Amino acid sequence: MFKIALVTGATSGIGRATAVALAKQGYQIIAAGRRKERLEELQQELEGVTTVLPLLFDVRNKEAVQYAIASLPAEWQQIDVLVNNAGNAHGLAPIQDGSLEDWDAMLDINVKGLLYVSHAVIPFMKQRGKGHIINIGSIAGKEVYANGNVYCASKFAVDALSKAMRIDLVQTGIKVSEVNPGAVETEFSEVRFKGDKERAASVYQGYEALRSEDVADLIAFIVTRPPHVNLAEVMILPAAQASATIINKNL
Ligand code: NDP
Ligand code: 8X3
Repeated sequence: MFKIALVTGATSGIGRATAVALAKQGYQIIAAGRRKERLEELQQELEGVTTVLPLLFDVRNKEAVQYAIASLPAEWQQIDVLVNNAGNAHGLAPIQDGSLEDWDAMLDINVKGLLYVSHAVIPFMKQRGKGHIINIGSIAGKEVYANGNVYCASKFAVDALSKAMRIDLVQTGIKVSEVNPGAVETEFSEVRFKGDKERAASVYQGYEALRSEDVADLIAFIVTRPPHVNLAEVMILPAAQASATIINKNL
């Protein structure tokens, strides 16, 4: 009997690696994102490993989220694991110089998007009296750093929502876990710095950052614990990282 995992942000980075890791654990994957060709490429890559159902929506659009998930074929509605991963930082600027568009993007994607997807999926899990929601927070949801203001606020919100979801859902049989990575080399910094690849690469220079696969392995470990065990919150850092801003570049 296959289990089903819905992974948001499956077109890149942590989400894509998580889809692959869960596929190898025998999950069928609902791979969500906005870039259709990347979802199709993932589907092809996993041919022979598992079945992948690409699901296109922008997490900011609540009608689109609701419609896409409510329209899943009945057999795909039996979602065992939801990985709320879609998210990004937009800009890195002091609050007095912040861009309203960047603020909207971060709060709409990282916070409201996570809520919209959860709202659409929870009823299916509740009906079956089981399920596991993994929210991807960040070290930035535990510590604020200079110029991180609204991104940090969005991840502090993910932290609060993960704790709140665990409390509200405990009676339903649905587990809620939060994974808080430090620096992971993905497209994250490229998005944050609006396509400036050189500046993005500099974030990961001088030390070994985490790879997406490191976080995906942790997620696979979390979802394969026995039913009575929940890893509620886990922070995963590169060995060279001690806090959001303290990174040993001389290891
Ligand atoms: P990537 O930029 O590589 O991936 C981001 C993913 O989010 C993409 O698949 C993208 O898909 C999806 N996404 C972005 N906006 C939307 C949207 N509006 N609607 C639907 N999907 C969207 O970054 P990461 O893999 O690094 O980031 C994944 C998560 O990990 C994020 O929540 C991030 O905050 C968190 N994180 C990252 C860390 C890091 O250092 N990289 C550290 C700690 C946490 P598409 O564009 O195709 O829609
Ligand atoms: C991503 C990690 O430290 O760049 O959430 O905010 S950080």
